[in-house]
Amino acid sequence: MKQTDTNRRKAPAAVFDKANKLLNDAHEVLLTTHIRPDGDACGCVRALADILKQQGKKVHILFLSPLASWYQAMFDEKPPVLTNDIQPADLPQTYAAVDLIVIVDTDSRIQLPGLADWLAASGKPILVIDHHVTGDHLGQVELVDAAAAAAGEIVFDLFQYAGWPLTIRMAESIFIAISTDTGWFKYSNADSRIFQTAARLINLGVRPNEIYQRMYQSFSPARLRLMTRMLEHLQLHSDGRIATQYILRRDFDETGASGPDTENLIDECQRIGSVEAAVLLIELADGGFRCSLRSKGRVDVRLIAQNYGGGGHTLAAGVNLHGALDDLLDRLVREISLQLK
Ligand SMILES: [Mn+2]
Repeated sequence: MKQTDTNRRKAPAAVFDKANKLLNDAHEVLLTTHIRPDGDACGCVRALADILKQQGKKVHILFLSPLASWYQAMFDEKPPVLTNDIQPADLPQTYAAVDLIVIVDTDSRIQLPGLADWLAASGKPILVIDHHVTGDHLGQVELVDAAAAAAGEIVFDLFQYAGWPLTIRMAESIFIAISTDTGWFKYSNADSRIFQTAARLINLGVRPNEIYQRMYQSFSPARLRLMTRMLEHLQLHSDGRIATQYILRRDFDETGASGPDTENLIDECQRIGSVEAAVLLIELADGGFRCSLRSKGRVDVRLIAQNYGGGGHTLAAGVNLHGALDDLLDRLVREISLQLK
C-alpha cells in the first residue's frame, strides 16, 4: 500500500515559530477574514478569538459582510461588520491600540474590501493564516499551506505547535472550518490528513451530527424558496456537462431571502451526474453579478475566475462581473467548454 507522509505538506516549523511569537507578544489583537465569510473563516476566527482571550489578550473581531444566520449563531455577541457597524474612515481610531492583526482564510486585497488600504497604512504587524495558492503577501508572517484543505487545518496545526489545549468549543470551531471547506468530507480535498484531524477533534468531544443539524438542517423557509427560484433558472449546456443558474434581485425581494442565504446553493446542481462544472450568477445591488464557479475536477475554474480578476481554487472560484446576464452566461459557458474539449 502506498504510504503518504501527511506531515511534509505543512508550512515550515520556522513559520509556525514566527506566528507563535507574534501571537505571544501581542496584547490587543484584531481578527478578520475575507468578505462573505464561510464556515472556514468563521470557525478559524472563533477558535483564535477563544484561545487569545483565554491567554488574557484583548480581542476584536471584524467581519467585512454580514454572516449567514447559522454562522451568526456561533458568536455570543454579534461581531461588528465593516461599513454597517464601523466605517472604513474610523478604522485607525477604533483599532488604535491593536498591536497585531490576524487575517485568516485569505491573503488577497480584493477579498478585503474597505480594509485593505488601512491594513497597508496602519504599520501594524499582520499575521496571515491561509491555504490559497494566490496571495498578495499582506502579512509580515505568512502561515500559508496551500496543501491544507481548509485554513482550519492550519489553525489546528498552530494549536498543536504552540501546545495550546483545545476546549470543546475550540475543537468545534475547527471542525466547522474543516467540514465546511471539504463539503462535509466529500470534496476531493478531503484527504487522510483532514480525516485524521477530524478524528482528533471528535476524540475531544465534537459531535459531527449535532453540528450538521445545527448548521445545515436549519434553513429558513425563505432560503428554501430562494433555492427553488435558482433551480427554476437551471440550464444545462454542452451535453449536460455545464450547469448555469442565476438569482436576480427580485428573487430576493419576492422570497424574503437575503445575501447570506445563497451560501452553498451552487452545490445543488452538482448532484446531476452529467454536470462537470457549475456557474451561479447572483445579481448585486449595484447591477453587477457575483459569479461563483464549481468543478468536479476536469475543469480548473480558478483559471476562468482569474481571467476576470477573481480567484479561488481549482474546484471552487469566484469573481464579480459586469454586463448583461445572457452575455455573461454565454461567455462563461464558452470558456468552460474550451477546457472540456
Ligand atoms: Mn478556506
